[in-house]
Amino acid sequence: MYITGILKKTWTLLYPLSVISILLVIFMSLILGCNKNSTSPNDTGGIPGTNEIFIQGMAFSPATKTISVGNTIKWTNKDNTTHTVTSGTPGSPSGLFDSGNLGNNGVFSFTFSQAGTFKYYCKIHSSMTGTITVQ
Ligand SMILES: [Cu+2]
Repeated sequence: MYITGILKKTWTLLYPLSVISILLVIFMSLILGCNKNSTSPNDTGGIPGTNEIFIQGMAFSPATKTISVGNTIKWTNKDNTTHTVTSGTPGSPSGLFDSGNLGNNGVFSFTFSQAGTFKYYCKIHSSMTGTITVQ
């Protein structure tokens, strides 16, 4: 009788605590879930690194970049829209490089082994253009 009395007392103390912690876990997962959803459709997280270009918000970012001979540029598609990284100007590809279709988080790299000015564009969206100056 004495022990069950103690157990009952402990339970009445612990019960509200356990309810609160369960509610807290549910609440936190809801908040985290909402934050995850709010970053789509276009993930704007992070900034491009030194030799990195983001394809973001239907544009190459940064659109112009100056690098040294031998440097490799890495493009990452941050949009949910499919894009390409194609050398040349809209309608007339130069044939130097072409990523093909890049989906969300798709990555393309190209090493520039010659000095010069290299224009590129997206084959799907002709408004998307960029320039790499290699010196
Ligand atoms: Cu595009």
